[in-house]
Amino acid sequence: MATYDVIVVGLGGMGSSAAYHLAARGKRVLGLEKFGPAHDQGASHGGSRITRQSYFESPEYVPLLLRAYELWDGLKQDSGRDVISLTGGVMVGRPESLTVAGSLRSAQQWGLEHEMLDAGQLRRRFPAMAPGPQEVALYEAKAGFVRPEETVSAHLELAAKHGADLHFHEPMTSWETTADGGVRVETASGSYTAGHLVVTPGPWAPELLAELGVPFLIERQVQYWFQPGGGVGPFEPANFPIYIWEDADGSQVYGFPAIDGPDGGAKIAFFRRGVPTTPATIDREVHQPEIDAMAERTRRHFPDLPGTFLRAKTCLYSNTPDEHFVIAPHPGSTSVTVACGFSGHGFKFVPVVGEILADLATTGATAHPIALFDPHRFASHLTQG
Ligand code: PYC
Repeated sequence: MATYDVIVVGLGGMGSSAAYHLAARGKRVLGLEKFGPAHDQGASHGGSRITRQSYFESPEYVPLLLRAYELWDGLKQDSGRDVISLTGGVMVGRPESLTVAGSLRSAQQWGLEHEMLDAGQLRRRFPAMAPGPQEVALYEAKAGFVRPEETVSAHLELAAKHGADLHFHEPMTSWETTADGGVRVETASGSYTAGHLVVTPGPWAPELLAELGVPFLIERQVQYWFQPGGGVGPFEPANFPIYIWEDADGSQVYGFPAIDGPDGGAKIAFFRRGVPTTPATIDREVHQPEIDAMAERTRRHFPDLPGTFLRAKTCLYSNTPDEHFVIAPHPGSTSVTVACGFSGHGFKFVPVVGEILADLATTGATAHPIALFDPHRFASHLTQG
C-alpha cells in the first residue's frame, strides 16, 4: 500500500492546481483522475474562460482575484504556456443591473481601475458592439481570458516535475478515515493512505460529496463559436474585449474576441439558464434550435457576429443555491478538504484555490478570506466544527 502526505481526487482545474501547490511545497502527492489529463468531460475545457477583477458577484472575491493574478503570472512564467491574456473587458447592461452595478461596487470598494462608458462611448470604442440607448458599460483593462486546458496541463506538468504521482483513468471508489487520523482511498487498482485527502470533484460533487448536504444543481451549458459575417477585424483581441452583457430581464451572455486566429471564430454563451443534468446523462449534442437562439441573441448585441456558425461544445456547471463556492475542511473529518460548487465562475480562481487547498491540507487553516465558502450555510444538519 502506497503512502502519501496528500491525495488529491479530481485533477481538473482546481485539483491540478492543488496537486501543484502541494508538490511545490515538498509534499508527497498522489493525484487521482477518472479521465485523462485536461479532459473535456467536466468544466475545465472550451479554450477560454473569463478573468476580471471588478467582481459583480461580491466584493469579497476581490482579494482572492488579486492573489490569483499574481499566481497566473507565475504560472505563465514557470510553465512557458500562454495561460492568461488581458484584452480588457466590459460589463454591459442598464446602470442598475447586477452586472454593471455589482462590478462598480467592487471596483469602488477596492479602488480598482475602471472606466464607465455610456452607449455612444461603448459603440465608438468597440464598433462591433450595438448597445441600446439605456445601456452602459464598466470597462476594466485588467480583464481578459485564461486558457483552461493549457492551465490544467501546466499545473499537471509542474506537479509532476515536483514529484507528484499522477494516476489517470483511476477513479476513487471509496475513502475512509484511519485510526491514526489519516485517510485510506480505494480505487479499482489500488489502495492508498495519506495524512490528508483533498476532493475537487467538479460536477461529480453530488455523488462524491453527498454528505455535505449542499443542494448542488448540475447544469448543462453550451459554448458556441461563430465566424463574424463582415470580417474578423473588429473582433480581433486588439479591437474587442471580453464581455458579460445583461439584458433588462436579468439574463446574461458572455463572450470573447476571436482569440484563435482568423478562422477560429468568436466564442459566446448564455451564462446560466442551462438544463439540469448529471455527468452520466448529459446530452452532449447541440441542437439547431439552441444554435438559432444563441445566434438571435448574439445578433442583438453584435450585428455582424452570428455570421457563420462554426461549432458548439457542452460543459457542466456545478451550481450552489447562492452561486458562491464551497471551499472548506470537510465538516465530518479534519483530514479531508473539499472544493466544489464553483457555479460557472470559478476558473479564474484556479491558481489561488490551489494555494488555499494546499494551506488547508497542510495546516488546517488559510490566511485567505474563505468564510463566504463555508458549506454550513446550506446544511442545517451540520454542526459547526
Ligand atoms: O467566469 O467570469 C466568469 C464568467 C462569467 C460568465 C461566464 N463565466
